[in-house]
Amino acid sequence: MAPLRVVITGGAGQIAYSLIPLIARGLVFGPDVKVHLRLLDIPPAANALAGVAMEVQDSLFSTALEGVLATTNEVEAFTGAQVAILLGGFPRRPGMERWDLIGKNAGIMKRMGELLETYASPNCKVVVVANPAQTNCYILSIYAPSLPRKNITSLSRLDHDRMIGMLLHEANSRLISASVSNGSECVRRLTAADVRGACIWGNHSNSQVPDVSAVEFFVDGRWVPIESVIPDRTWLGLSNSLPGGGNIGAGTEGSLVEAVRKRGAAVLAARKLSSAMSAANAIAEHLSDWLSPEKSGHSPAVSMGVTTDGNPFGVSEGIFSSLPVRCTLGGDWNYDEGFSMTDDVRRHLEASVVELEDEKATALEMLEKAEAAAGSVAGLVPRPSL
Ligand code: NAX
Repeated sequence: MAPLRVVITGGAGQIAYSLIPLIARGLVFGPDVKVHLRLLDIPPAANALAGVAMEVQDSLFSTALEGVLATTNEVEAFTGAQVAILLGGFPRRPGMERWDLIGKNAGIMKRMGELLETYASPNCKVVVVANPAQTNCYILSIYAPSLPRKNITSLSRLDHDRMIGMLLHEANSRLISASVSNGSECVRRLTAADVRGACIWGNHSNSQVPDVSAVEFFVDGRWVPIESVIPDRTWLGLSNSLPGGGNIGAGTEGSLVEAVRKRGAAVLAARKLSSAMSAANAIAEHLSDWLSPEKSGHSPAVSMGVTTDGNPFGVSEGIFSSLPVRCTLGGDWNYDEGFSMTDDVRRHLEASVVELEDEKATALEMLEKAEAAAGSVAGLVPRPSL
């Protein structure tokens, strides 16, 4: 079988550096799928990119890697691409306004959309990681109008996994202390497979809504509600009983919600570099749940940034948002209709959706300004919803 053609933009960046080995070892698309990697970066990063290519060669990745192309030529990188992992973006510089950042990245996503439209496989599957990830998906969808909108996704799996990691840490400490005080010999540590029902709703920003209201743990051979393992409703953000369900806690000091929202900043403060290993791992999980023949169709519900067009949760259409989905065999996904929002989650999600709509309007405005400045006569033609 011909190798899977995978383009990674931002190939010389730090997430790519952690992601490439996962792909090359067959941990993303499946051990039997051969991959041809195309690493794209901008000309100022050409030397760093060449260094990455040397390291790939030196690593003797023989299992899944059929070949690697390191290039600054966009057309070469995107031609025939069947999977596109978009890491390349403009970083926030000191003193830069958020809106400037959105505008600069909208320009990059416009170009990526044009490249996908013209050169990639017509069924190319895309994951956008570069921020603002969801709004970037929207811009991409305008400039790649032939690509099915369901093929365009963004990464919210890192936020999802951060929440699961924190829940597991808390649950295991409680189970271990309970077993010590009961005099039990040992307790089975819970792993990610023992957690279900978690979801991140909304934007990949501080307005995101980490939701544990439906979480269950698999303990002693059965699924039990989250509170039977972690009864601390305040920490879980379920402290106030409101009509229609729990209270997401609005990220109150010391809560799980606040910790998930601020995890990226905490890693940055500690490492002096942003999250790269965990981001790469989350991208690998996002893609393998979606596209690997071994995993797709067998995975639990996960959070993915997807189109809101036709969603069953009542989220405004015309944007991309993190929502709960189930990946199905053959590289497709469906909204997970098993999830229902509590009133409080819905209220917080509305604020995140307002932010997404705001970002979308800003990105479009900045693109129009850039096009006007460039003397372009081509107007934006937003494609109709699918
Ligand atoms: P780096 O700054 O290390 O790498 C970015 C790379 O992109 C650089 O090598 C740069 O030269 C390249 N680049 C810039 N413009 C490009 C273009 N037009 N075409 C091709 N390459 C281009 O960032 P890194 O830490 O790897 O993060 C990548 C992106 O992921 C950032 O935008 C970051 O904000 C975003 N993140 C998103 C996350 C999410 O959950 N959605 C979490 C992780 C990460 O922070």
